[in-house]
Amino acid sequence: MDGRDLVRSMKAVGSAGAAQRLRTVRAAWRRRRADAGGLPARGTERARVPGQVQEVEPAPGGGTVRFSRSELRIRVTVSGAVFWGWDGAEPEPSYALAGRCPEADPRAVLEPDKDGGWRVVAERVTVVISRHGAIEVRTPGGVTLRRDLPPRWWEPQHGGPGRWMQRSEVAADARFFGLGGRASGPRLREGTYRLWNTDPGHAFDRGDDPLYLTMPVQLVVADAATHLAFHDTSWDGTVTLREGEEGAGSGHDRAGTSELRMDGGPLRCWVMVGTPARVLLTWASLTGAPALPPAWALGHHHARWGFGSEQEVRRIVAGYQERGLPLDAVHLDIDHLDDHQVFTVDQERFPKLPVLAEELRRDGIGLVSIVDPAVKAEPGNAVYDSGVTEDAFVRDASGRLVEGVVWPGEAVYPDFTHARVRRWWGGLYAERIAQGFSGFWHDMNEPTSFTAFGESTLPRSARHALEGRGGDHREAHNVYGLCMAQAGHEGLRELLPEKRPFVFSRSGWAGLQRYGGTWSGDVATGWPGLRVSLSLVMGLGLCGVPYSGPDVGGYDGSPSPELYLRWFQLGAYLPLFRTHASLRAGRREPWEFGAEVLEHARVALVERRRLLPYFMTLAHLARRTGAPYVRPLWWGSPEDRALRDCEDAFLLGDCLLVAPVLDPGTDRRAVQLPRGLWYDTATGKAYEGSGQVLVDAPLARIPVLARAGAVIPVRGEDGSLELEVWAPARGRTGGGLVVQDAGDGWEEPEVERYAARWEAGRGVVVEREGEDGVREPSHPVRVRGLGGEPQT
Ligand code: NBV
Repeated sequence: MDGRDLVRSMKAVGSAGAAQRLRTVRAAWRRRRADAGGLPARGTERARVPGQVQEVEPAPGGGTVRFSRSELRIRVTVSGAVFWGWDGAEPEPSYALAGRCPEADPRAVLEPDKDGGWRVVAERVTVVISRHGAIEVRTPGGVTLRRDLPPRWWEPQHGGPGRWMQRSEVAADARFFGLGGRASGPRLREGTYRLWNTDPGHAFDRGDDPLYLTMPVQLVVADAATHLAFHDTSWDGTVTLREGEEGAGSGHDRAGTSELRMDGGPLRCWVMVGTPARVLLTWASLTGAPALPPAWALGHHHARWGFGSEQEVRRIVAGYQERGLPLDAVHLDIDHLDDHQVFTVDQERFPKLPVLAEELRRDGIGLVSIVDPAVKAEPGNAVYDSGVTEDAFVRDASGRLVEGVVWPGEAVYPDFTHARVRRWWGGLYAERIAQGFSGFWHDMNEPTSFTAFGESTLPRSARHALEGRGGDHREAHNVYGLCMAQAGHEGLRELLPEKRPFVFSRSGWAGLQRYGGTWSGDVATGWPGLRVSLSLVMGLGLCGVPYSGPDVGGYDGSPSPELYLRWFQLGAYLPLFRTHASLRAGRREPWEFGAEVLEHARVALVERRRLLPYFMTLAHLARRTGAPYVRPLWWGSPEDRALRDCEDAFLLGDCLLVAPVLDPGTDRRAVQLPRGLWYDTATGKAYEGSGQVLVDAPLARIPVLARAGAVIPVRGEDGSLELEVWAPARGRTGGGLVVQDAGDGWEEPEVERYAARWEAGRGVVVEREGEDGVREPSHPVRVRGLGGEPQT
């Protein structure tokens, strides 16, 4: 946010205190512009490379390879992931890991390779280390997936953290994905991507980089295999990618390249290899299983900055109810706070919040609160006073509290990199629970300050505990949102042990999924913003954060009825389905765009509700396997080149293919199908993949195709669970999983496994499979897709 934006926002608040607030914030802003702190200049630097191999020392899973100017630790773990670290870097401590580093795989040993190099041969991967320190990751069949050239360091002659650079080569046919939430993905083409969580300060669009949630996680998909490479370093950095090119006919292949430059921190890397599903499973076992949202969080959420009052919230909820539109959650933004202060309520405009929350709860609607990390720096403010007593806030090197400026004016920032501070902060959610909130929306936690310390965050010299190791904001910045999410999640587990916490956070880092999800931030209203919404959800899912979604309709401005509807239709198939907009934007209620849009939005809402059991099943599977709900089309066939390049459709679990409309004036669109038979769920028409087909996409709906043989748990008319089965192709079988859980507790529901097949004289037969054989399904079955002739 720049000065003009801030002024406009503050004016738009329109409350009596706004003018005063504006003056205070402006004054504070001027004072804060002069950041005294600062870090010493780097001065002259000395460059270094590892040099030649000198000796090796085997250890379980690999060992240490000593070079003349560095040493490399390498370890294959029982989870199948490979770790290596230069200059003695170990896997721990790490903010990304869910627990301790997995055990070394004792079967993997360091053995001599040709030309003076060494190698570690493991079940799923072979790693070859050249005598100069290049590292090659190969498939068990010997195909090279990634070649890291010897790294380079630049070290300040007078001490301090060294910068480093790691150049890697991947196959000519490889495609890059990941790096957190990127507006220009999901396929990351040639370009430089920054690793520094950033509030762009305006509604962002395609090409804006970086955004709120970055991470050094690369998913690389190539013919030979998929691999994930994670450089476990939270410092500021950039990744420059260039896809390779295959020599057509007589030409040579040009490898794809990735060049990672980091301003400091350990040079250490995890790599996992296999199919996309296997890689995400290994990643989740390393960085943690995705938190399971409560059932209501998988429904439709309505948010807005500027509801203004309890009456307004009631009016919106009544608007949904009177029109028979499903609604599962309402979000209150900063305007419900007292003077914008975190953990308070404006008693004038929200005098009986617990009563409102109770009414909503009775109607099955969850109430979600925004939580910003910055605390108004004012003695007498309860959170500030208790934080000062706890010594909870970030200080500079001279011991002074570091102040920024956010909504409440001059503010201080909890140091979430300290376990004691996380516990203190987690306890503060008791106030929110007493107000009746059941979900939490973490905002502004890059962290953002409107003051210009050069950029809109804390000064790099600000000190952080970093779990007792001590360090500064250069290292803590990117994990600030992650640690805040941890604080919220763990606090809620203590305060409400019987309930699954619901936290979603704008910023984060590798491992965020352990504590909750995220959303796409302030996406610009426009057709490109719609495309960007999908890019973020897919990219984040491939980095292990499966629960996210956009501000439906875009954050700023006023979408045309058509754009709003297409966004709504896409949102209905994404894990977080939320309408939200800025204070200054036009309305986002489905009835604000005319009768036609309302009717089509109703269809999307009703369909989302019908699919809730499927979404819940996907949430459970994500927790057990790390597989995102929203998957790129190549998920099951990464070798299919056409699918690898397809970014405008996605798989929702194993059963559905969703092809959103991303351009205006569309009533048909091309869909690239993976192999097999697919049914258009609206018309029942069957299409044979792989290949491209044209399907109808009238304004009333976006194309959704079901895989032949799919068994999909849906909510029947009476609210009970039913199985929607799409006929398998003749002579083929199908199946699906069902996890029934309509709650918000910790009970571990069973995974029901179903098989579908053709039987002479009986048609399509569906059976539940168990350890003791097959039996009748536990739910009513409805078979669809009978009689749909395949089209190609
Ligand atoms: O809390 C106000 C907004 C919120 O509506 C939005 O979703 C966040 O991404 N918040 C940003 C702060 C606004 C700063 C201009």
